Amino acid sequence: MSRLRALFRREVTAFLGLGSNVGDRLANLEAALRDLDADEETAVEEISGVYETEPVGGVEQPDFLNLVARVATRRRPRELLDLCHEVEAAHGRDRSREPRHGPRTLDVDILLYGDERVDEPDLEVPHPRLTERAFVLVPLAELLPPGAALPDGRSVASHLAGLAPIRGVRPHVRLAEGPGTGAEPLRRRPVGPPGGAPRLGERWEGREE
Ligand code: GSY
Repeated sequence: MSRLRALFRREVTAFLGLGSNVGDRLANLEAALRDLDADEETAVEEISGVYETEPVGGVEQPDFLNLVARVATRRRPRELLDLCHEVEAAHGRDRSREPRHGPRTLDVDILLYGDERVDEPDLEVPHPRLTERAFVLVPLAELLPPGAALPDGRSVASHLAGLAPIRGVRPHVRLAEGPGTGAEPLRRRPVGPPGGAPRLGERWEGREE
């Protein structure tokens, strides 16, 4: 995207779900966060803890490590999906050769994109299985203000209560360094309104550095 065009794009808060259950799972997640953050139009602002989670659906396979990242992006949903796929491919994921719901070095899904809805054959936002998956809801709950409603009007807590008892989602580690941890200087100044982190669905005009 040209710099001029980027200037006129709004920044939108999106939430991405990351997962890995092949190879060095933690290294895969850390590298993916660095790659997402290296994108000119996207900044990883905050990440949840990393959870070890039992695989949902599909074949017999190793446990996953999962986390959720809050990003600010000037990419439109389709462009953000392209970035997610590029990052997956850079870490050995070959969607054309893997079984559906099978093991994978890296999965990067768009969970939420502001308050927008997208309904296309290969891109549904909010993620269609968002509210059914404890491995997504548990880390997502860390990043949302208490009581924040998802686009369906219900809180994460109420969805989690509906999934109780929650098994197979265990805290694993909290990353101390890297994008979204607050342990390194922000690559860009926060672009939200004064007084705090952007809330789900909130939009604001982007500012150049
Ligand atoms: O949808 C993401 C890939 N995936 C996962 C995952 O990330 N974590 C767990 N626990 N189970 C999963 N099944 C699939 S498919």
